[in-house]
Amino acid sequence: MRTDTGEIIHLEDYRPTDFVLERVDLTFELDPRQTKVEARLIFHRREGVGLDMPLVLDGDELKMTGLLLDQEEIAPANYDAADRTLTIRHLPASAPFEITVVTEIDPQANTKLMGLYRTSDVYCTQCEAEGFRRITYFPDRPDVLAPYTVNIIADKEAAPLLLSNGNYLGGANMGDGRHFAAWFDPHPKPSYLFALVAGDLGVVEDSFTTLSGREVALKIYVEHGKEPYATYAMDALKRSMKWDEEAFGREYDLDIFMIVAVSDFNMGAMENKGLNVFNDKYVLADPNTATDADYANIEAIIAHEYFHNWTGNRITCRDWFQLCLKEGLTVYRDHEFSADQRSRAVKRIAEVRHLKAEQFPEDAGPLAHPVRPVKYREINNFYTTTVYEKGSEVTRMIATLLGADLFKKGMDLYFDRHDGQAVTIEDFLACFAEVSKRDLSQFSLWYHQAGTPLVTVSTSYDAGRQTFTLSLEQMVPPTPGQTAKEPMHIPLRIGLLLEDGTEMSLPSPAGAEMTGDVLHLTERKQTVTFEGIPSRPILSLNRGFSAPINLHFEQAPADRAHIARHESDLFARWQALNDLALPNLVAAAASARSGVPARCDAALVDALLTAARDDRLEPAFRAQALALPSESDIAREIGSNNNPDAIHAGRQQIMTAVAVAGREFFAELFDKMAATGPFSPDAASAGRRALRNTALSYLVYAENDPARAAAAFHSADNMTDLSQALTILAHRFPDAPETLQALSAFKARFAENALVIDKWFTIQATIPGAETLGRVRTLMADPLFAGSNPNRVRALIGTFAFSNPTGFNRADGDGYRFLAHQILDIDPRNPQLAARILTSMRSWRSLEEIRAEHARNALREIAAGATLSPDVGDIVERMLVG
Ligand code: B3K
Ligand code: ZN
Repeated sequence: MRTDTGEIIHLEDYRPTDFVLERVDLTFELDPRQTKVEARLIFHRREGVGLDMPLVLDGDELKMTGLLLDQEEIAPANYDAADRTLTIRHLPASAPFEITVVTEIDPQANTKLMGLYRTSDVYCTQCEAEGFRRITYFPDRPDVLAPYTVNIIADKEAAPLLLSNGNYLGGANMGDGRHFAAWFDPHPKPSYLFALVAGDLGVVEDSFTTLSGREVALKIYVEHGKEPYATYAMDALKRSMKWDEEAFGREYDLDIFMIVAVSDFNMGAMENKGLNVFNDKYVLADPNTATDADYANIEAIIAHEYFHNWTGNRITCRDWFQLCLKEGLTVYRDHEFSADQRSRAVKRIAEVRHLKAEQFPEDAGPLAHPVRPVKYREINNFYTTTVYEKGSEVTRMIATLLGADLFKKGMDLYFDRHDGQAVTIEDFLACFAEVSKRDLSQFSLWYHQAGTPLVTVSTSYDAGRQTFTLSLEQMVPPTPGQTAKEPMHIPLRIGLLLEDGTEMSLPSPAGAEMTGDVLHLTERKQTVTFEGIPSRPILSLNRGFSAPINLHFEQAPADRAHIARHESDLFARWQALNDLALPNLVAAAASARSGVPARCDAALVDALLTAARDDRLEPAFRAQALALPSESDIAREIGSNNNPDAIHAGRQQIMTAVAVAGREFFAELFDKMAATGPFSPDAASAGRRALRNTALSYLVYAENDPARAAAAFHSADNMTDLSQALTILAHRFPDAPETLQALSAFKARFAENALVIDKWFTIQATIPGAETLGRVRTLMADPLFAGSNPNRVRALIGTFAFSNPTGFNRADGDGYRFLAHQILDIDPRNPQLAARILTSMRSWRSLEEIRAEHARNALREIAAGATLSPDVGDIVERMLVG
């Protein structure tokens, strides 16, 4: 199983290693340019493996300076060191033996940020998925688990701090200006969870006592001076540890848990055993520099990485095809955590918005793949919203199908049975099948069939017979490599509402299994009849988004308005408002395309304002209710032949119609939601800010004048309000003097704070309209733009491509050509970053022909690049096929 040469790896080819790794002992002599790594690996030949079978280890860009068997040099005839592998022959039959590999690496030159690299003078590692092989030759795959001892030697002044996984064994000065530290991790782990950090950092310390009384030291390491910014992360960590004990019965298992925040990181964070490494964006926060969204992300990601300790680390993946086993499950766990810490309904709405904005387009385009793929060329390209977010939804559906008690029993069985193992999705599902005695084989299609199922529904009510009938039909669209699909097991939560606003208790129907309020759709076509229904009910379908599907249900606007007003499930209320808004927005886009003014249904305006006025509802929900579907939601609803300019213009008109109709109310709301006390990042206070800023945004639409947003900018006392006001100014009045003044004031105030300057870039990169490409080019020449820092590249180039539909998709194709050049420029330095940003083009086929043609040409230009990484090569190839 080797993945880095660009060859395709297939699930069906999986087989265990020939040699069992018993123990790992690593010694690092750190040096920015010449780090020496000595790896002592104890192996034995697996029973039944022939004597002629060599030991094959993985490597990547390594310089080997020594190779020994039981401390004796291995003769060159007995090994081959190739680019990607080290093959050693004539090894003992069954007795354990020790292989020592000595390598020399150059952390300073490592711009891929995989393996051991340097960030702001700190040594740091990232090994998932296949970075460990860039440190030493090793069986670098997740089913090879061993305890690790790590010795780190470094210059004491440059690196007073020497960290690795597990518990600290001890350390001492070496008398030559260097010192060493030794760490031992008793929990067998795969190499992708290895971590080393060394440097000079500040620390925030705390402690946590586990349920069984274990005292755990908690440490968050940050750049000196940034300690005060880490207190929220520490608080989130302690809450996560407690929650995992209460909700899942999982305790922490080492004496110390460490988090290190670094500024150059390819992703959000990494769950290395006992030593999480984080993008500092997801650790550092204070009211002046972090928005409410930043606080929520920090809380969620701290929790996510911590939860991996059980779902991912103690029980890990047999192979990378099983990635969703740890990622989907852990996302589900962090979603539940945030739902418990904040508002469950608002959290669910945010999750579904994200799923629809990111995963649905992936599932509908050329990059679609199953939650558990069966082949890959570059595994890093499979850390996708399908594996993560759809993977979480599939876990949620298991909980929905089984109910809370059986789900918990299944999880407990999984933890008991598989602790310390590397397992598969089948192992996971078997636990739930066993405790529930349910056959989950049809359900398991959610892991294997790509594409978002479409469920078409119609209803009829027979007053004479007092029956209510649902006709349901499901279809899973074809996706790359999968043309014919089987019907899925789709759990649909439903409610029957009555005209007076109450809800019926559900009788058990004919034609489908029902458990509680969950209707089980299992056939391609299914007719379900409820008897004894005294009057026409209003059907609320897919409550809580119980299944990640597209729903085609022609429901009368009055019924949708009724749901928006009376549903007990707040998610369903929000969904109904969306369903009311979408046809208006689609029609408005069509009008804009043909140059006629759009119409906005009075019923929509009324429903939106009714929800927003309802003081019984929490402000965060009311803010969500007022937020119309995004431009990409509208594009997805239209499906093909999209014109982003028309979608944008149409949406602006609907926004204006709502704004004008609600102008006085929005002005009142803006005042009413003003802060009453000092800043607090809690969910309720964040909800008030969200509602206030939504009101501000509508007001500015109604007034068509920058004055109010400029005033909000100047009076803001926290980053949420400040950045919202700046966004409104820049996006609505990009050239107004108020905007230019605000942008330069913001830049001057925060020039020293990289994370805030990222926001300054992002706000400008997302200004709607074709001219923004010019701005982005200018911004790239700004001294503050740093092409080597992934956060900065994502903030400017990434957000332009992902989140600026009118700017990026400009009709002349310049946006795509710009991106193609950027991808070709970034790829040699940092292939993962380049490949990720390139996925912004995943929906190119749904554009109108002229733009699609430009997009295709840009993709071809990338494909013709002389030396593409497997990462970019794989994405561009899949994007062009078909
Ligand atoms: N497991 C890491 C992601 C690693 C990505 C490798 N390309 C973070 C997470 O999901 O928690
Ligand atoms: Zn994860």
